[in-house]
Amino acid sequence: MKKAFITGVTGQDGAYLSEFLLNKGYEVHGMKRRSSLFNTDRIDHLYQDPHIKDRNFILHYGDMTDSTNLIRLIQEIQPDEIYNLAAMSHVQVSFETPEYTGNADGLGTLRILDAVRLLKMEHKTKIYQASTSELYGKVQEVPQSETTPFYPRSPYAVAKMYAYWITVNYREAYGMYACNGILFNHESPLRGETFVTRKITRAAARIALGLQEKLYLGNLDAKRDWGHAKDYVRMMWMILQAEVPEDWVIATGTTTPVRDFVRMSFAELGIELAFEGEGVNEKAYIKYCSHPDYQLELGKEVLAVDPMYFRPTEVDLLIGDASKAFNKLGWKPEYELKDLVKEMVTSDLNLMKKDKHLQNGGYAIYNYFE
Ligand code: NDP
Ligand code: GDR
Repeated sequence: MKKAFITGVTGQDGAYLSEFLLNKGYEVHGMKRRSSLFNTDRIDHLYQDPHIKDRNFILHYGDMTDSTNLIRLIQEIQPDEIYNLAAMSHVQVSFETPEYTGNADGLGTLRILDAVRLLKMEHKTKIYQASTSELYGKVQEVPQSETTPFYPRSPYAVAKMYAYWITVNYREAYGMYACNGILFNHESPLRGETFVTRKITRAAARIALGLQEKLYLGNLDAKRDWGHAKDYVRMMWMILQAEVPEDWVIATGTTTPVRDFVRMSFAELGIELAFEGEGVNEKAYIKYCSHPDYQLELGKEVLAVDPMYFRPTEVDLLIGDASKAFNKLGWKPEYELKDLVKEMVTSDLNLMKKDKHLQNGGYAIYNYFE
């Protein structure tokens, strides 16, 4: 039985990857952080009681900023494959926590690579590094491929650039099987609530049910190449099964403005929006609602721009060219954007119906959005 070690197991990708590897017959070890509240919501369905013998899903406490902890875990687990997914992954938050982001996302990757080297496991253990399309940053060329130059535009992207190159360097210097997956944005119902897609699908459901008045967003003109996380975790595994360790772009090859993602999400609920104005003055109103259950007043303003969501430096346009992965590994995404939007809106609507139910029963519902 192969053993995999996943850092960031409690995140969106960690959850889907765990499920994928368990289905492939792996023994999966995941690293979670100590938190004052339970932080395992996304993987609770996979949880196995520690008192059960022969578990194949095992969680360990750890942190990307703690070298001795990482060395001990890798020594104890003896993984065949490490998927380094742990990171402070929010671009805007990285402007507020730049040093921590550099430590966890940049140096954290070095700690994993060096632990494998120190333990003399460089010919046993393969390493996948979660690199990102944010590396491309300021537009140099489109579509972006493995040969497009990097121009990172946030502390997050700069930290990930260090992680990218230290992965390449350890591969070249020590013959390690270490690869970068340069993944473009990928989303799902498990996406963190403060990333733009989930913020939108959640708000659309809440507005339809009368739980929220308005959605505030930042730059509606930003364009992203959005795929489904399920397609992308499959590719993480495929990358580590290739004969030769290399770096790979993973993307759908289509790009969509944030504004259109908003339009599509509300349309999924039978709500048509009308947009008016530009820049900070842009707003959207309810133009039409075909759903009999939603009591929405036509003309009601449901979206406004708030500059607090603008970033000091923005990444305007991402569109990936994944032809290397298509041609050499035979990877193709199974989901289209419309399927992704539908799945996310349906999931959030079901979640929010629970809140509505509680509200109707007299319980307080708290709004928290950032
Ligand atoms: P999430 O933010 O959903 O998950 C991040 C994970 O990292 C969580 O498990 C989090 O733990 C953990 N983590 C954060 N900091 C530390 C730390 N110091 N020590 C240990 N664990 C830590 O991210 P995604 O699942 O979306 O992304 C996975 C990886 O892929 C990330 O590295 C991200 O930067 C990268 N990436 C993501 C893309 C995307 O579109 N989703 C695209 C390209 C790259 P906790 O739950 O406790 O917060
Ligand atoms: P991104 O994702 O920065 O691309 O990083 P995010 O969803 O945060 O932003 C996408 C675009 O939407 C614009 N935007 C807003 N973003 C957020 N979060 N909230 C808003 O209110 C809002 N309004 C507009 C942003 O300015 C941006 O242009 C994600 C993360 O998963 C990274 O870890 C990963 O590396 C990259 O994708 C690929």
